[in-house]
Amino acid sequence: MKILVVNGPNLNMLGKREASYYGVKTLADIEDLVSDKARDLAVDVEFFQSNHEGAIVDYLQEAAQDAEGIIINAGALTHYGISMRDALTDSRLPVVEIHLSNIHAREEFRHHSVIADIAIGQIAGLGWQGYVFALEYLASHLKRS
Ligand code: CA2
Repeated sequence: MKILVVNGPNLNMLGKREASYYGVKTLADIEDLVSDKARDLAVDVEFFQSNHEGAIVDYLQEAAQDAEGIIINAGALTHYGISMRDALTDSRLPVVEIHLSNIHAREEFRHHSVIADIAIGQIAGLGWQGYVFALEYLASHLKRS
């Protein structure tokens, strides 16, 4: 069982600035922690990060053919990335949306997510642990179905 873990714009900068919102771990640290959990759960994970919406669309079109679920922190594309949303929908895979910060407790423009209604669910505000919780949930969801 392969699960894609996709990160959008600026998440390659984690751990370098904005620690009060996003914590001190780098994206590589988070990917290592997710990989550890994946090993425990006996699932495969594949990581992808891009600052470009089109690159995320290209990746989803290709990688989703060979995967069973998607965990995505779309960064700011969360709030306006319609072509990314369309690619997620077209994948027909279960999606879990995650955010490090609580987008609902921040600026108004962050409250709306263009993917929330096509996701199984959303985790926001739990920091890097949100990625691990999303993986645990999605693995159990896929094993059930
Ligand atoms: O809380 C989240 O995970 C977000 O998806 C992060 C996005 C933000 O646009 C969303 O509204 C919520 C931004 C990620 C930017 O990450 C940085 C990390 C370090 C330095 C600069 C940006």
